[in-house]
Amino acid sequence: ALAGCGADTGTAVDASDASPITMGFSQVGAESEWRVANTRSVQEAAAAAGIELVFSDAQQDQDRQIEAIRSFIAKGVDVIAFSPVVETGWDPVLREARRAGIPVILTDRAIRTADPGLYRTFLGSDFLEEGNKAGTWLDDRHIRAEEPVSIVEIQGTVGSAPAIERQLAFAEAISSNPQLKIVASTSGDFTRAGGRAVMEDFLADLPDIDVLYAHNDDMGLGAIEAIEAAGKVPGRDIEIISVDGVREGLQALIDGKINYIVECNPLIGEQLMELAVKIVAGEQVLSRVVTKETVFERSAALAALPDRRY
Ligand code: GYE
Repeated sequence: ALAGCGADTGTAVDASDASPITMGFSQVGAESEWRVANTRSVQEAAAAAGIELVFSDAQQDQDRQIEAIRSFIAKGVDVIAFSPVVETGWDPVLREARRAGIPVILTDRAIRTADPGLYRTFLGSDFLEEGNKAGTWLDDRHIRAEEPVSIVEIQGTVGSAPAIERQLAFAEAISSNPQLKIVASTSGDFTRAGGRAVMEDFLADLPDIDVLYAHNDDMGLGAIEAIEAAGKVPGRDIEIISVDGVREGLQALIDGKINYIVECNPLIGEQLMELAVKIVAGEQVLSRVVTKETVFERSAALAALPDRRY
């Protein structure tokens, strides 16, 4: 229910009146297949729950997100949800939301703040767990390596929670194996074009790359184009690990071009709407809700692909 659209003063308004909840949702952008699936999930779940969604796309720009949140506050939405493009810099606008009495839900990505009272809950994946799964798999695979294994990393958006945590936990997981060495690490901004461009540079600069760790499938798929253009065989000459598990990623795994994918689930719309309904009703919710996820090797990808919705 938007403020100002209600009844005239003097008209009795039933407090239990079923006017729909309005949610302002600020999305990061449309940088990856994961994101596109996430947007669809949020839009479909809102419609199914009878929640009015005011949707805004920030095109990977923090200032645009801040502007969107301000516009939601000005409209007087019932609840604000957003997926913060980067971790820091949100306190002032979230204080404005709090002053206006509008609850905030973080979805997909977390923020860094000294004031946890600026949002009600954070619904999303555990990116440290994802980085750890990627690194542990690689460590196991090269547990008896007698020669150095050169790893290149293509990071997600600089300053974003998934890029920071996927990098950190991966590095930690491989740190006990002295043969595993990250020789280069650059951001490809979570896009396919970014992944391709970064990989082209790596291939031009570094003669012997053994492993690529890409922070999402799109960048891994872009890198595969660069590897093939350089006359190398992805998945064989260069082992590839990525994160997400979108259809094209799983297909590349089935085709042997990617070796391992750590799943990150974008279909969190329904859980988001459930949380929003509870919060608007004044109920308590958990301050952290973690998404359930798995990992894929080839056989698991073959089994999962037919039913994959994104
Ligand atoms: O892995 C990537 C997307 O924040 C978990 O953002 C999300 C990440 C996802 O662009 O593909």
